[in-house]
Amino acid sequence: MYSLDDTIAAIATSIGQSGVGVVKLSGPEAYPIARRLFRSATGQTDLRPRYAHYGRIIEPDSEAPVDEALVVYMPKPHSYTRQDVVEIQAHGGIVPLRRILQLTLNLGARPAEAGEMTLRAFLNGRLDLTQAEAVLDVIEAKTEAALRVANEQLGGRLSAQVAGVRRALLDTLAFLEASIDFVEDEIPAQDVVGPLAEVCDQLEKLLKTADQGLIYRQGVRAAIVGRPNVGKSSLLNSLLRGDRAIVTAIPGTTRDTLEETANIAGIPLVLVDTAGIRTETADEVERIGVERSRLALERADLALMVMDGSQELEQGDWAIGRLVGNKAALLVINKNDLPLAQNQDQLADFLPNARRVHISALANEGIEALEEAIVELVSGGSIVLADTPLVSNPRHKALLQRALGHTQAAIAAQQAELSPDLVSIDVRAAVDALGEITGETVTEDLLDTIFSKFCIGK
Ligand SMILES: Nc1nc2c(ncn2[C@@H]2O[C@H](COP(=O)(O)OP(=O)(O)OP(=O)(O)O)[C@@H](O)[C@H]2O)c(=O)[nH]1
Ligand SMILES: [Mg+2]
Repeated sequence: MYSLDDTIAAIATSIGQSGVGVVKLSGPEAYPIARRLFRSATGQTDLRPRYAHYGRIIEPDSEAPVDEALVVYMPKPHSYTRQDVVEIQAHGGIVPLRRILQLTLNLGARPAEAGEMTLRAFLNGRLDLTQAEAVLDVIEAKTEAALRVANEQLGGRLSAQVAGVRRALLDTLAFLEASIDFVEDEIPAQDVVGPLAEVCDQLEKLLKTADQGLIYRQGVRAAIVGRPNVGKSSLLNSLLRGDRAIVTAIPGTTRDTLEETANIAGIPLVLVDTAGIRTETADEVERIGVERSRLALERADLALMVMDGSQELEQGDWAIGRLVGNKAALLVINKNDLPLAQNQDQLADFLPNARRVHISALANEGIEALEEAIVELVSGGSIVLADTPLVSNPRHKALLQRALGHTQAAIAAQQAELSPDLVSIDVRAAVDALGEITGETVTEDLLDTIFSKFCIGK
């Protein structure tokens, strides 16, 4: 089991050079440790709760100064972990922060594991599991839309919905379990199917928001593929509105895959620029690059297949078109500023399911239309979101699906007039699945998996 009674310490800010860095302590010894390390500028020895105290961190034995600092003491339960917490704000250098951390360890603190502060907040009931997961989503949010989704979850909107559905299931379960112990007509007949159908409805509504939510949270991978020199790297630069990739008139400029995240209407779009694919290449480096492009295409959610509109369709285009296959794709016909050379009849058969967008990466024309086409492709046409999606995590989605499956099975069992104890097995399983979302029913393994993704100090 997890220990909660020792004191943990960690550098809570990222390691590097910055104006300020924070060492954080949580646990029963946080306050006494801080008092031994800190000398207030005013000479006062006690730390007043929730006040910022200015002074110095010193080596406790020699009183030698380590750094200037602001120290804040937050006694339990009004802290992030619901334990006594002390935050030491010192200068953001690697050496002073490591030294301060070492001093706290010398005085009896233990180095915190990744995510252990948030784990304590969860175990002490300050956050439920979806909220704890949202903390990480806030930290990792790549766009404002992703941040909005994470904040809703942190605020407990998903928890509240899931808890509501779970309560409805528990009511039905209580009724079913009561009827097991009684003969049929002793207990008033109650509709079980109605409330369960209502539960299915609500679960389906939540699941509907999941695809959109997942896209915001995880982003979408798009591989930019095409023959050499068609303008793949120029397109990447246009979508990023910067000069990230090297562009030259020499075919074979891009030799390795290059990844950057663009923000397209709030969707984090991970763009993978690839080496131009040609069917026969003598150059070893280029050959490896081409192999990487094939892999990038395999791993991508969608393909941006670029071709040079000023040139006739070639063998190579068809070969790449076959590689794209049935993957979601857009056909980006570049170099719109030059006269169009493509035979439109030929193009009709080329990736027939992919929408065509004409652009000029050089003149920056058609980029917005392309972005709209991308958004439409990834969100299935429903770009406009009235509401922030509630479900954005694959773990939650899978558990909601499981709960839905069991609830449907319970309805079927009830309709088949099976005995209440058989119906209740599925209702119980649905309750447990929902409990796993919010953390009521949870294994230590699951907690380890979730919290190990956090950084140290969070
Ligand atoms: N006229 C015109 N030239 C373009 C356009 N987009 C790119 N180019 C030029 O085409 C050449 C190749 O562009 P890149 O972006 O390097 O092409 P690429 O597909 O990444 O090429 P490789 O990395 O070699 O496979 C450069 O000289 C670009 O300036 C465009 O819209 N119009
Ligand atoms: Mg390139």
